[in-house]
Amino acid sequence: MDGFTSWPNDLVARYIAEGYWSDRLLGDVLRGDPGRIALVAGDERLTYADLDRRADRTAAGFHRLGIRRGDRVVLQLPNTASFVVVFLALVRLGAAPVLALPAHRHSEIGYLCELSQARAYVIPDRHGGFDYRELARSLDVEHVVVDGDAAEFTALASLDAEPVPLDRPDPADVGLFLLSGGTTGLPKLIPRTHRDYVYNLEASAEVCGFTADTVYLVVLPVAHNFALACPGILGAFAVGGTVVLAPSGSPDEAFPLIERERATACAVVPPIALLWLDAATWSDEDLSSLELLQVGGAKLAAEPAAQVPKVLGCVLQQVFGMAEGLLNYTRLDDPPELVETTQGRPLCPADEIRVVDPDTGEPVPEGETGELLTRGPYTLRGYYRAPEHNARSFTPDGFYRTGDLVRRLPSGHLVVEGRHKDQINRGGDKVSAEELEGHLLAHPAVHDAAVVGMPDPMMGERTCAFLITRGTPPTLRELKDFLRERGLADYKWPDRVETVDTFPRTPVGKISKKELAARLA
Ligand code: OOB
Repeated sequence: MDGFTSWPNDLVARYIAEGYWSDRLLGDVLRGDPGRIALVAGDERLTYADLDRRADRTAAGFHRLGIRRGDRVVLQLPNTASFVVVFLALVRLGAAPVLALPAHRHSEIGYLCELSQARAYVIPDRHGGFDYRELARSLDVEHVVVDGDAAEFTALASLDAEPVPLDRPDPADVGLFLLSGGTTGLPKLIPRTHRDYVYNLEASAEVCGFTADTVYLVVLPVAHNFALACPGILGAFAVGGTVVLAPSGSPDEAFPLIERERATACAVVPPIALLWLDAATWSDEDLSSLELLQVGGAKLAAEPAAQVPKVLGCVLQQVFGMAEGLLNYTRLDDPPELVETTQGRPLCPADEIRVVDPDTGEPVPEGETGELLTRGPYTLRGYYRAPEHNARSFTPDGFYRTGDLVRRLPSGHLVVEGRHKDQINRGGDKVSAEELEGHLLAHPAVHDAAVVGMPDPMMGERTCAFLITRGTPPTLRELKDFLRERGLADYKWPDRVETVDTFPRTPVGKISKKELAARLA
């Protein structure tokens, strides 16, 4: 596939020889007993046999539409059985799903369709008060497939056809595209091959102790790497467990499902963990089935971390991961001290870690804080079709510059100490400062904009936009309306606006975001 950077031959040989890469494909992850429940979503309960058949029939439907191995399809469905069926259908076909989040709008989707040259776009009719068909009408894609009332488009239900023999993908093929949290003006696509992602989900399932008895509850968007494959729904399927989809992480929705389905494992971001710790003290639901709570996406403080086992009666696992690849997990038998105060250690023995001075690139003394660089069998070697960005994001020998500042303990566990990238981590949702600044600058009353994170007790951080304006400064409300108009996902909108006359500058004349952030702390 053009625009995809593969691993060099010596590493390919090594990852195969050492057993990290196999011939197993993403389409073959349904490994449960045919009669067992694979998926519970709303009123639907699908056995492994049901899900397998629906995936094959839907693959045949996409094939009839003309979708083939190597094509790209933007997939934007919420936590529904349809997401799972379409995902499996596409990877079986060898067509790579581009996983958009339900919150994305015209600004993100238009760009993703263009960049990936998507042949199809799969959406719900309406979800969360938004009509996705309206968004589809503003795009130029060959096929729009709608789950629900399709209007002038193709109904997902109509893509139900007699299974046909399919051209099997190669394990080295790109199996799917994940979205990067982003640090630049436009989002980036992360190609994940069948074999690297199969390793990702299988090794994660092992480290997390997933078995056929696992009942995995999904509360994050299932299109997010964490809920999809760390070990996520795919890891649960690969060991024959059961997946339960919840619409959100709100205790009102998640707790009754834990009780009813006897859920054993769940992945959340820190704000949800904090909500659960609070709600568990007064809720009536029986949460005793829960054995493992994975918390990641943003840093969980040591204090709530220590509360998790006491209040929720389960094991805590901290997860420091990234869609780009590298996953760090605290292990289920790690001493409490490490589980509470670190963000885990790398999943794979072949994950290579360097901690360097972000300015010089030189390794820092062992135990000191520096930027995390990494390379390994499931970490990308380049963003898709982004040569200039890749030149900056990777070292000449192929290490990915994570932009995360970490400290490494003698045990190999990493402690996340901060960030050396222009991004706000809003409770696990990533906001590229440059992307938001670009949109703000398009407002007629905005002369200049600088976006920084501000500390927040629940979210970890929220987003503050400092503006230099001309004429009457726009209110926060007006700016949000403006950004909605521009089709920017709502989690990227600022939470606060501050109008200033000038920006503080660094000695070399760049805007000092450090100083702006200090004003908010
Ligand atoms: C996960 O993936 P992304 O791609 O949304 O975000 C990755 C970034 C990391 O580079 C780091 O800055 C931050 O999110 N992050 C954490 C963290 N987990 C992620 N920062 C501090 N502590 C943590 N535990 O967020 C993601 C992907 C797979 C599994 C889990 C999370």
